[in-house]
Amino acid sequence: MKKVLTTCTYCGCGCNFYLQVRDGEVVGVYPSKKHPISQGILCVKGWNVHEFINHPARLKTPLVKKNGALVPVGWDEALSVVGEKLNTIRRQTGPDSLGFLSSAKCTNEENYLMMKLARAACGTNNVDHCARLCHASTVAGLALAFGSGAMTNSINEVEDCDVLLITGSNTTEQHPATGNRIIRAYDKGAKIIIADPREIPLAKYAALHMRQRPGTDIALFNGMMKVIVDENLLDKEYIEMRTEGFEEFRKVLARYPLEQVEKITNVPAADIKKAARLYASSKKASIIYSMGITQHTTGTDNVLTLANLVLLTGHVGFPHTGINPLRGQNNVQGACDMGALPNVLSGYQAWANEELRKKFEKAWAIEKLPDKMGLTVVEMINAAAKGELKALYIMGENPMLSDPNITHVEEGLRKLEFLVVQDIFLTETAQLADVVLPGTSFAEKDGTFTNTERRVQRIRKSVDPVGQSLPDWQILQKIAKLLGYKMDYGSPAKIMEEIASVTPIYGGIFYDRLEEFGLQWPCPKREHPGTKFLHREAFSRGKGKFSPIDHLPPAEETDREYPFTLTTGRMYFHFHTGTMTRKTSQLHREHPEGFVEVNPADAKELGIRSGCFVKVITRRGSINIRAQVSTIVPGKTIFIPFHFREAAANILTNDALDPKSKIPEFKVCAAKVEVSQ
Ligand SMILES: Nc1nc2c(c(=O)[nH]1)N[C@H]1C(S)=C(S)[C@@H](COP(=O)(O)OP(=O)(O)OC[C@H]3O[C@@H](n4cnc5c(=O)[nH]c(N)nc54)[C@H](O)[C@@H]3O)O[C@H]1N2
Ligand SMILES: Nc1nc2c(c(=O)[nH]1)N[C@H]1C(S)=C(S)[C@@H](COP(=O)(O)OP(=O)(O)OC[C@H]3O[C@@H](n4cnc5c(=O)[nH]c(N)nc54)[C@H](O)[C@@H]3O)O[C@H]1N2
Ligand code: SF4
Ligand SMILES: [Mo]
Repeated sequence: MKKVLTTCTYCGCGCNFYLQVRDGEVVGVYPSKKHPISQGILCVKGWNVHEFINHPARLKTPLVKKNGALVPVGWDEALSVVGEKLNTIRRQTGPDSLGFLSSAKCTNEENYLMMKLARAACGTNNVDHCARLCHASTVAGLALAFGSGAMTNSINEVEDCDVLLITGSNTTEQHPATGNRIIRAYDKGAKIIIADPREIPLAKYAALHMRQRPGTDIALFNGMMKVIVDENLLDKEYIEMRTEGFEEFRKVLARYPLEQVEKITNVPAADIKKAARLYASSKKASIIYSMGITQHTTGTDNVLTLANLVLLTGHVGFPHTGINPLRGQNNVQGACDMGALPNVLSGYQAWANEELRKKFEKAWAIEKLPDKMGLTVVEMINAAAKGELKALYIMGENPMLSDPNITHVEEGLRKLEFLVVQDIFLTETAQLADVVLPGTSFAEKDGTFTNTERRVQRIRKSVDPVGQSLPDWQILQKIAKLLGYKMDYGSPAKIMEEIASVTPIYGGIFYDRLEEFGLQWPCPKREHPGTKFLHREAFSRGKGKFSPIDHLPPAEETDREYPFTLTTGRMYFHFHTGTMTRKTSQLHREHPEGFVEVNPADAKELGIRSGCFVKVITRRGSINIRAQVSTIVPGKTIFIPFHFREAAANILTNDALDPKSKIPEFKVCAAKVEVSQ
């Protein structure tokens, strides 16, 4: 049996494993023992990753819509339709009437080509991807506070922390390898503080679990900071030497006496005090956060509030202490690094900067890069619904299940003149497409993924593509050519050479250096060993910046008609829209269908028993879904995972956006629950 070392295609932890190949088919998986993250361990999704690769439903040929039905065609026919349509639309209504969604499932090289396709070949900055739904607020917030929007530390540093403040991250289920390090830290005596409305599995290990009302994090952490300032637990020297804006920020805290904070958040004042003292008095204290913080209309402000907390206590710029947004998808860090975002080119180089634009114009041999701000994910959908966006090219995303308010998403997608979807399965989104192009999965191509700790790692081809499917980078080259722009790289390694040449943080990243465990950026030069933790002597922006931030309620609050707060998210066994995990028998067997968690007191009041169907209704729509009566959720809060198309959470969610980062408010909306007839 052949074995091929590669990187997991599910979450951002970036475990490495061997795919076992027999007779040209991937038949099994086993973890790399030497790899710093996997260390011989995988989560259940990693162990079963081989199954979807061989699934009979994999796309094997291009499909073109004829008389309302998608029919298999050859590449030549599919490409000629795409070329003709995209060119006609661009000619008639201009490049900004086209939009491109890139993919955090795809490689760095593919994301780089996608943003180059949008900008150089088509001439628009309308390129974005699922980071918008995920950590857009992190990227915006941490860039403001520190100058760089990534995890400040490495996953393995967690193990030797003394205090971990974990908020809005269900780490053992969603980032299992990192969750494993948290439990090891606990075993070594670390104190764990959880701030999460739900009783997540890690709560069992917590010295303190604060169960705030969803959408009240700013008040909660301002309360903690007021205690830290009042009790003189702040790090004065650090504030003086390494930060700015303290005095103005400090004034805000006067508005957060603990009685007031308790009222807003529902967290007892005594717990807030305890959390503040624990966190502030330890040197090796680290914050871990994820979607519970970012997916709010106040997402950027939530992130800035956590940044204030680390600056106030001097808890960043050293090993084992920092602020760590766990990036979700296998390569969402990389898709951002590559500039698959409307406001930046690769390496977070703003196209608004004329000098940088010139650099890229020269490197890409084009006359002029677009200089108009591009649209974000939800904005593209809105523009489509209004008839302003005419064509959308989606690679490796499934917005028909993953975007908020999918009734509206469907309206937008149906209104497009032309929709291309490039995926490995015929997703809910692909079913609406005019042309479907078959990409290959991670097992059938070479490339790199960048994990949540900025580690650029190889994926390696272990089997041949299924049917006529092609690696996404090869498809993108063909599309660029159709738009009159030549892209001709012989291999992903060649693409990486170009990335390194135009992207300072990736300047020293070459395939021959990635053989063993990859490299952590910033890695500016070939000789550079990579960077384990950020902001050692100075912040990327110079001084760390405090921001005065006040609590604001969510866009939609509960009322008499919609008395429940609906929060949405994920679970251990499934990944996102389920395109891969629901086709994996071991995972499907564990959780074949969707559910809504309802607190026992609410269930009693409504006459709901565990296992019965209920109707969950919001101002956007309603779904029928099985109730799971459970103390995991607090009273008057319900939780629905968004993996299941039959009970799609996103029929219900609110598409209100954070004005600063345009992330939608997946984590809070108002709902009512009725027993289904
Ligand atoms: N198994 C599995 N793993 C995954 C994924 C998957 O689909 N399945 N997806 C990957 C991706 S892309 C991502 S982004 C990550 C996401 O990983 P997480 O962010 O850990 O996952 P979520 O379930 O979205 O939300 C995390 C927690 O936020 C809490 N929360 C809800 N509202 C609030 C609030 O107002 N404030 C606070 N502080 N917390 C709140 C929820 O109770 C939940 O426990 O997971 C990655 N890993
Ligand atoms: N209600 C609610 N909604 C949410 C969230 C939430 O917490 N609550 N979280 C949001 C977050 S954080 C995220 S990241 C998004 C995720 O949203 P999406 O990215 O839209 O979800 P996925 O299901 O991961 O879609 C990835 C697609 O890529 C395909 N694919 C896999 N590998 C490849 C490949 O190599 N090439 C190509 N071409 N395709 C491939 C898969 O089949 C799948 O269709 O969902 C968001 N939606
Ligand atoms: S922890 Fe994440 S990277 Fe590791 S095997 Fe599980 S899904 Fe894959
Ligand atoms: Mo995500």
